[in-house]
Amino acid sequence: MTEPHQLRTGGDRGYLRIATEEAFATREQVDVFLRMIKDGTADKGMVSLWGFYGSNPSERATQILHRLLDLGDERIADMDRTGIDKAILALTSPGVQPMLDHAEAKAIAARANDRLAEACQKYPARFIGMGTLATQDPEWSAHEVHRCARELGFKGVQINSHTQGEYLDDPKYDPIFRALVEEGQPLYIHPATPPDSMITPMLEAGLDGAIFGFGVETGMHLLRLITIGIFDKYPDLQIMVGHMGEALPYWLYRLDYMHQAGVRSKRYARMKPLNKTIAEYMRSNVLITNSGVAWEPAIKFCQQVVGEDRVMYAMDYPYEYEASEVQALDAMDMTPALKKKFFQTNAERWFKL
Ligand code: 1DF
Ligand code: MN
Repeated sequence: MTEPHQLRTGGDRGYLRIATEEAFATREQVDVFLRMIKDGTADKGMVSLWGFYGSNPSERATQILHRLLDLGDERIADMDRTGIDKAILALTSPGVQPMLDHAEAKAIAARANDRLAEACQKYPARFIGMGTLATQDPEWSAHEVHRCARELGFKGVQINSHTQGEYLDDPKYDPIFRALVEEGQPLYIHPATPPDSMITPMLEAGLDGAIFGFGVETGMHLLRLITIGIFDKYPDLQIMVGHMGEALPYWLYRLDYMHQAGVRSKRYARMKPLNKTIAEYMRSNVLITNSGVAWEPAIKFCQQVVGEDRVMYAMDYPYEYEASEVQALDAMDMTPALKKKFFQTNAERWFKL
């Protein structure tokens, strides 16, 4: 065994490390989650996820909440310790999307975006912002996409999967996609806990969160968008997903085979012929990060399936904060040129840094 190497920022290994799925929270966001849990308006997923991170006394919950709320020197020190040069930050899941009072949701989203913009101005070499949206109001959200891009200097938008059980393939969300395409910015679809219509058998087994439910729900969300023809309507749109593509690359052969069988037999009215195969959309419009999956075989598989230019590094701080994972990824058996794409230049290209 070789000694694990020191982690430093600054490119001593031939690349900068840009972490692309990094989370923060605001106190007022978490307080609304806790209020909703208390007054019975939270869905089962919020009770499970934010009942834990918002009030559980375990070391994991208290430390993660503390780290989420900091956008200052402590976060920078944590990045320094793990050799992370730049963090692409977004308001943590589920953002404000479950909030029933839409005026409150919009106010909290706008203040979170302002707060993130301030932090990015304070640490311009270290922090990059993605905007958060109150998707309950698609027209407002489209405006916020423009404000984030033009006034706040953000480089993309993160939506935390479903909004109160509704998915982005509903035509009412079209203004959000139009705004993203006008700005030339990517959409990051980040997981959320599954809606009540889907969560029950996962919850009873403790599988509703990041262990499994997140990936199932988010992978399905991206599939809904692909199969409704979002990339035929918006050929320049780029959608990012974390967690090694939420398992879709591994399913890809079967997805395409069964999708084509479904289209040919006209079994579902919604399932229309598309311009390309699902695999082709994955190689032209989908970007993948390895958040939560510091695993060389999965990274190489995704590079092979979607292309070497489409797989990017993410840590998922503070939910995942492991120096050993960075060391393992540095040590991957991969050409220096490809490692630089993975850690640095693919993010620079797709976020237009
Ligand atoms: C968890 C994981 C929570 C991820 C997250 O946001 C999150 C977790 C609330 O471990 O509970 O973003 N993640 O992306 O893997
Ligand atoms: Mn995450």
